Amino acid sequence: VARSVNVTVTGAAGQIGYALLFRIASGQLLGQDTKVRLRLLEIPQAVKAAEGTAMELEDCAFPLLEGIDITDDAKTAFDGVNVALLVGARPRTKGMERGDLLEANGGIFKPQGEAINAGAADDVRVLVVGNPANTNALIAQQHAPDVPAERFTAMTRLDENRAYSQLANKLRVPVTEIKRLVIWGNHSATQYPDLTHAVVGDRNALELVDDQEWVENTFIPTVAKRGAAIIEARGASSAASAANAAIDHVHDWVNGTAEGQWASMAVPSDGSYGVPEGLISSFPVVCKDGKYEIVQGLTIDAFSRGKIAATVAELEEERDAVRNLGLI
Ligand code: NAX
Repeated sequence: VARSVNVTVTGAAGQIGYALLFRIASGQLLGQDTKVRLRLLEIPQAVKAAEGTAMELEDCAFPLLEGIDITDDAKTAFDGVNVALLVGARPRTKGMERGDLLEANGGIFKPQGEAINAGAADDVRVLVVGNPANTNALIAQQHAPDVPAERFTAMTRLDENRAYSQLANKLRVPVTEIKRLVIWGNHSATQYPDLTHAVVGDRNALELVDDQEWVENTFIPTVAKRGAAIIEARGASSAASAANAAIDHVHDWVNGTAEGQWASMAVPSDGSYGVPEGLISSFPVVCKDGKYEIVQGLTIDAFSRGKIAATVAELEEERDAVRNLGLI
């Protein structure tokens, strides 16, 4: 008998929502043995557009899709939720200070955390995509004290996937040859895409690249600034690739990472690698039986230590800022 899972998507009428919902409904998020009930959360002005997307979902006659509910009420959207994809967020507009941005997003992620706390299923898993993703996840998590903290995660998988492709292009190998490439820290320009543990076949990636200048001045900035490059080229921010990464993140979390493979997920720190406990920071993880574990015992070289410290310092600043605003 097929299981049935409640999946809530916020910002469902947005561009990532449009690229994400059809893949969830077709079974790519949870697998072909899992039926899906979709809950779409939007702001009142965008409910009609979400209804349009729901009409198209109906028109696909997906065998696994059991139903679609659309609401502008967080309590209704998260009641009984098993998988929550928090995509909707307040973007930074011209002239907006960082404090204003954090405050506006606090106004979204605080009530959503409370609604998850009040109504979510015991096995709820939360992925925050909406930016600033790590800190939005922290806000939601802090307002859901009855949910185990480790169920709140933020997305760095798009950064990881971007890094895989950049390295594959450089070495002219298929991406499938590469394993254990890691993103550390914040989903922002300070993120650290780390090649030191990556392998290509059975060889160390850094040794194969053999070009520290390329790593520091091409690879890392290309990955970190790829979002801006997409906006420059497309005239709109990454959407299908972001949706694809959200699918990868949740699929690995629920179904496990492949043997010998790691995934990058921003998760509440347990103090590993000197990252202050509780900060939602990206780490290499291994997923098994529906749980993730931070990969332990890696040797962190001096260059990596500096990069990780810088991105973690930014996360601490964001945490302190939302604390000072009374958001956590
Ligand atoms: P869009 O502006 O197309 O869509 C956002 C949607 O969210 C809108 O339909 C809006 O009505 C809705 N929304 C706003 N407040 C809401 C609320 N309180 N409850 C429910 N819905 C609400 O943005 P889109 O391109 O889809 O991007 C969504 C978010 O993903 C943005 O914050 C963006 O910065 C972030 N991204 C994160 C990435 C990551 O790797 N973590 C990469 C892609 C993307 O930039």
